[in-house]
Amino acid sequence: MRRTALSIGLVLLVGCKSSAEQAPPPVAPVAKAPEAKKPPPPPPGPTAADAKAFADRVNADLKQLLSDWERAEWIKSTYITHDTEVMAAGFHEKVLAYTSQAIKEATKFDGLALDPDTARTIALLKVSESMPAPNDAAKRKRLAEISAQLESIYGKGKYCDSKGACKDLGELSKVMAESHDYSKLLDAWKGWRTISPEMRPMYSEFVSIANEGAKEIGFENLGELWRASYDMTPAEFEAETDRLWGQVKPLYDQLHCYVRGKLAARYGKDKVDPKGLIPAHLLGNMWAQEWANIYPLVEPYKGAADIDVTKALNKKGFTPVKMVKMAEGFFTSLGMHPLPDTFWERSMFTQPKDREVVCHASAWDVSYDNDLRIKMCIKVDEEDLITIHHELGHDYYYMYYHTLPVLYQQGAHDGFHEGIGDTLALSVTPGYLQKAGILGPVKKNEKALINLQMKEALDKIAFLPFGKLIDQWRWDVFSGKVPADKYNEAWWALREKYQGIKAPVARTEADFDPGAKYHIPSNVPYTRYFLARILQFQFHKALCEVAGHTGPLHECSIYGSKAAGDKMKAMLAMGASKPWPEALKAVTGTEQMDASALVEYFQPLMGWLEEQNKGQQCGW
Ligand code: X8Z
Ligand code: ZN
Repeated sequence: MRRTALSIGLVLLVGCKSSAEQAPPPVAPVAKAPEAKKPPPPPPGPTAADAKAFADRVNADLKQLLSDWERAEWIKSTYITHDTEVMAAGFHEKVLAYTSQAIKEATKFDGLALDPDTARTIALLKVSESMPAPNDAAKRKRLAEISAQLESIYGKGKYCDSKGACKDLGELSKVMAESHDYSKLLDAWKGWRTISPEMRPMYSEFVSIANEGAKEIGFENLGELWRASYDMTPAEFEAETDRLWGQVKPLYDQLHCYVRGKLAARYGKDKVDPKGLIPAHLLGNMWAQEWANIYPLVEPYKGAADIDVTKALNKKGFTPVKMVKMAEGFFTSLGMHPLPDTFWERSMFTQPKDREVVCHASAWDVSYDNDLRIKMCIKVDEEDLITIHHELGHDYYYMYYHTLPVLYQQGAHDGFHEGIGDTLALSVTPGYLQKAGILGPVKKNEKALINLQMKEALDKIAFLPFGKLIDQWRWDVFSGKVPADKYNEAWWALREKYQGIKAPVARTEADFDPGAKYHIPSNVPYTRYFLARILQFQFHKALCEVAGHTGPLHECSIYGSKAAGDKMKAMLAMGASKPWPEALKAVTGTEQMDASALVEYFQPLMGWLEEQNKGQQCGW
């Protein structure tokens, strides 16, 4: 998702005192001699009606300011030049100035009994900025400048080898995905990380300015502001993420153990210690975040299932646009509207040859009024077919809440936004793909199931610790626990602790490996993806029930179910108008995030993995 300004979510509605506790009544004038003049009444304080008018005005102003900024961002991201970068930073500066001013102004309503919508709008406003600026024009300008530059450095990043041949991220990712040659992989891995050291001083400056901005609006630091966006206290939220991680960690440990054994067999025990950390460049992905590309190396039963979707898409002559049409077809099968014509006219589906763009996939509503788009450099493969569903999930959220006031035009929390398209993609099963004419006949036997689940687990389960640790690192950076001269050391300590992987070559503080992951330079909070991985299974299970599915969860596809679509639409249309537990309840009947649907889904594979890993020393 793109929306950096409004992407954080909500804060608990704390501090709304009852009217009896509010501003004490004016002190009665002391009775004096009869001839003494009555003092003039004190100027009337702000009222609840003023607060409502304020909230309405902020919503209207922000809609205009944010649309102007989004438009400039769209141009910059699809055509990176010095000028588009300066232009986008200029619009961002305006948003930053307005937001911090409005947040300060809102404090005058503190303690008033407000109607629920006004109270919620003001609470949302306070946490709406993922990088609040201090009240200092020079610092604000600098913050907007750094933020635009960091994203551009990432977008333009290329690694040029000793012979002068240059590769961008797409080309290097292809090496990571397809090669099984240890040194070629290492070269691509190290190569991409040459783009980020120059970000380091900018990033630490960014941290200090944004922290100052967060303090001015009442937060300890930027990390606390981010964690304040989930209808609970920051400390409760942190405990909540730990609780969820505890639910899924046993699955990750099993997968890690099995994959490590296979990699040790493939690359040799001198390269992969069968009891230790896995070198990060051997997992098929530039950041070792999702591992499906190494499926051929870990396939449980050779050839037991026909699940090579990439091969099938290419054989059938799929194009990027045809893939997007197919994903749209999933949404419309649930009774949702087709995407507007402007989506097809204004989106960027492929990487232009003649200019620099930010290829990282994103979804947009530029005008906050159903001006939907995606921006992707689509390759015809399975990974991008899933990512297209992911991005359309964002666009359909935008579509169904676009009539709400702009501060409600967000997910119930940001993990909901990230989880919608993924929920649908869980229904892109071999059975569905067969019906869509992409895959051949689907085998329904134990071996085929284990193969399929392995492939899914390499994405869904492998991702979980990565999804958690990115913000663990940022929270520590923002709080000062990790100083600038320990950025890389702290990063790898978390990668080792959570993922059980290690840098394949020695790293130093001359490197800035966090900067080689998009969401760090572009300042997109990341815990949302961890939450989404868990929520999507919760949604899937609930929607499967509504769709009348019986039988194991992993066999369900909600394709074509209008009843499931109605549930989903009702939640999308709520946007952020209610605390997220209400939105969750609307679909699942419960108010708690819970990973047990994910655990249930992968039960067949987990039993199998435990068998395979028997006698192994798992862990690291
Ligand atoms: O950034 C994304 C989406 C855009 S919101 C493509 N994702 C994360 C990533 O690529 O790191 C989706 C999965 C996790
Ligand atoms: Zn997303």
